[in-house]
Amino acid sequence: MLFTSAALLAAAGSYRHLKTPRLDGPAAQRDPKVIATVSEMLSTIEAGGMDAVLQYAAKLDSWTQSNVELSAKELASSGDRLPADLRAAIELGASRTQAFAREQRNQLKDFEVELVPGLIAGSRYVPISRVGAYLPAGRFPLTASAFMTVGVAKVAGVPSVLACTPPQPNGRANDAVSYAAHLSGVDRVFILGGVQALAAMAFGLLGEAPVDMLVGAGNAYVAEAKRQLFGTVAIDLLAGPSEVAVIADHTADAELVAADLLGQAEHGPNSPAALITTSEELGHAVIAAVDRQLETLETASIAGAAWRDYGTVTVAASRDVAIALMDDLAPEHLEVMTDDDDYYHDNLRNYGSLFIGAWSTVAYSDKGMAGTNHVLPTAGGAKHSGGLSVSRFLKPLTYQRVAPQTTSELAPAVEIISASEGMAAHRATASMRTARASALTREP
Ligand code: HSO
Ligand code: ZN
Repeated sequence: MLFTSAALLAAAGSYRHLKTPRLDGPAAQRDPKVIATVSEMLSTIEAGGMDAVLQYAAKLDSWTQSNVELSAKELASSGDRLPADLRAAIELGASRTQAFAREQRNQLKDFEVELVPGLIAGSRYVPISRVGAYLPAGRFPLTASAFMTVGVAKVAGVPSVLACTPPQPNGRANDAVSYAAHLSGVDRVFILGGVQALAAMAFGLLGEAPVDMLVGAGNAYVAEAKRQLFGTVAIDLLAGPSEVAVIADHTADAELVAADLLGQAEHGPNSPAALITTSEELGHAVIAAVDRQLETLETASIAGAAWRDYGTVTVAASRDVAIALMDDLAPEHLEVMTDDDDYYHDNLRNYGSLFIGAWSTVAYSDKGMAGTNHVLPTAGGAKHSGGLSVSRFLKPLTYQRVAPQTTSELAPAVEIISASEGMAAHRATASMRTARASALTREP
């Protein structure tokens, strides 16, 4: 039997739950009905092309026009249709996200190294050519998603970035989403939702070559379409329900902790929210504060359901126990509100993004104001991956150059290994060069 580190700690009595989730385990990740529907839609679209895309758009989104592209004029003027304060906030988020991505880009260096005299090996970053971004606008239009996908791809230098966003009930694209995409440097925007949007980009049905990579979040159908298209195209990651976790001690403000837990629970009824605290008193205070805040929260029906079904409060016996439990959870977003935040920052290993101290909160990153990317691994994915970043859009291409006189340094070992493997043709590529190099040195 395998013990996770958390199970071992439980056996040692180093933590206990003050609130357990009503539902066992994480939300069901993959519904067989969704898998089958997506698979059928993708094959229908692959065979039927744009006609099939339009049929799905009519059926699922009541879209009746044959043109799905948002005109360049409409795209450029999308900001004019927004209130001035919202427009300014979007401008701030777009530029802040780009500034952070630009710095990430600057930190990635091309290099060449002469490993031995006459052997140059190098690495250089080359952007992917074509990216397709999905910009969701369902229950909540996530305005900043365009900054994180389109904007970061553009900073990476991707020449062609397409975006698809579903039509609103009024039959138009969401203006805030369009403006965010415009400021992020999008090349073309199409009013298409869900599976048909991803398929149209991946199969090259929008008057553009197929994209090389699909990015962006969406509902379960969007995630499943990305999973099934993976291989045909690259993807950023498969995002499940948004998650938040907090580590807090006796110095934390229970009202702020409660607000931040609800702040992400609002995403959907299956969004997990977890508090791990070294103070039992704080734990009880947060539980009470969550209940109190839910009484007046406009989105209480969603956030309250998420808290009831997927909310956890755990008391840990020490900071190290809290860290071990949190690393086991590997949450998408992690906030630390303690009297020694640096200790946690130094020792925590698994999280999508870390919010250090009471003055940092997840929504700052969610809305683009912190500069960091909000496309992050969920469901424990932070154990093996980081979130979307400029480097995801850049391929580290390597190359090598060998001088004739360096042949004697490389070829013999290659000949020996190839011979031992029985790979005669490989061996010949080296031995022919050995022969030519000796001829060269023999010549006057
Ligand atoms: N928390 C989401 C991103 C987001 N939330 C945008 C609100 N707006 C995934 O990290
Ligand atoms: Zn969020």
